[in-house]
Amino acid sequence: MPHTQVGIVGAGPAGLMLGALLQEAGIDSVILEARSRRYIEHRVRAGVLEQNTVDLIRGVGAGDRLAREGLEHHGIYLRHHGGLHYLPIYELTGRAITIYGQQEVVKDLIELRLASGAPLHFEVADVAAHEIESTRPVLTYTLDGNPVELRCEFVAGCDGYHGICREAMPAGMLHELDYTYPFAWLGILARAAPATEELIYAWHEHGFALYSMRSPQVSRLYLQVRADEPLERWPQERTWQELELRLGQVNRGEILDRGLTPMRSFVATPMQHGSLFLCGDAAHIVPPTGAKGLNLAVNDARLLAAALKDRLLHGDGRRLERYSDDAARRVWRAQDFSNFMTQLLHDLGGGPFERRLQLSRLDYIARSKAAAHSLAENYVGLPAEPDF
Ligand code: FAS
Ligand code: PHB
Repeated sequence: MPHTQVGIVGAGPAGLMLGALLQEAGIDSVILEARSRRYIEHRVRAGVLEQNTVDLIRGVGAGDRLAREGLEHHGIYLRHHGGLHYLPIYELTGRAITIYGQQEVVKDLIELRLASGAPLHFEVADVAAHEIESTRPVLTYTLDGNPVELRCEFVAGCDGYHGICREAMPAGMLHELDYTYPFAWLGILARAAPATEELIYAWHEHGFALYSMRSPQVSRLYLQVRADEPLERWPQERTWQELELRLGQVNRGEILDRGLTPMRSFVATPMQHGSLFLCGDAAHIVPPTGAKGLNLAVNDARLLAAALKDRLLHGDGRRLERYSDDAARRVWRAQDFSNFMTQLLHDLGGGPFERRLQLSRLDYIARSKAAAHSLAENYVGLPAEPDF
């Protein structure tokens, strides 16, 4: 039976970063991905990389294009009633964010993986995890129509919220916390030069809007819409008009992609059981207002890779035993910050008193260095220390 040290299910940011970090440490792994390479390299999702994430991508040797094409930003704008307040993140924290599409990160990590010759299988079907309470778990799957049994020492569930690994945990084992917001984001990707140098997060009577970007030629914009809103209710002209109403000047262009993202928080712990470890969206979901989803996934991979190195190279299992606790600390920090940003800027349906409180918070952030620093250090990402 084929064997590997670490079987990784899922080739998103979590699985690919974990594979790269293990490869760097000389630990062999096999990555199994259900979708085609083309599909995952064109799936439009996140866009903001924390400094920690940029450092990790560079550290594993996948940072050349990121260095050339990534847009380093030193702050964000908060907008309401037509006024813009600039939050100088770099000045406050000495750290920056980088705008670089998630699909570009995925492309770079896939290229690194394939160049290394380490196994990465696309369009794998029927993946299942077995004997996860033993020290010799097995991944079964179908590859090119052939059934495969892969004996592992550890299995990393990096297969996202809809994957199979979280479900492989024993029934009743997981403690799941779920919070759904009463609205969604309508996101569009447009071939249009952004009308702003840096991101604009807007509070508006009609609801939240976000002006982001992917390059000097491509804009990424979001609108708060009703949770059950069909996409058909937002034809292009209505979308552009509402974006202009909430964001001020918006450069229009050809819409390359659009979609609805539900707004929810979810955490499943423990993120480990026996030889199975969960990373990224397989264990947690955050509302994208704090730009944390991708960064959390990569941080889980960083912690799990360090723990597996201790165990497999030095026989020390202590970090592996506390992986879930270490990862969950940053997960909950990101949950709280994402909830703060979401509650600060969206119409939560709580009426005029709630909306007025939000404006007071925005005024406080504009006036108080302490409030600004707190938002800035969370947005840019707390230093990658295990005790954060
Ligand atoms: P991913 O979901 O990225 O990757 C999991 C991989 O596992 C996928 O490639 C999937 O095909 C594969 N897989 C699933 N089941 C499998 C199986 N049974 N066998 C093999 N492979 C399997 N975050 C932000 O910070 N900002 C945003 O604006 C933002 N927008 C988002 C929009 C959408 C529509 C979604 C769904 C998420 C968005 N996110 C955003 C969050 C997103 O970026 C995630 O946090 C990030 O993709 C997490 O990475 P992974 O944990 O690797 O999971
Ligand atoms: C994005 O560019 O996709 C983006 C930026 C900031 C967010 C969420 C998404 O908070």
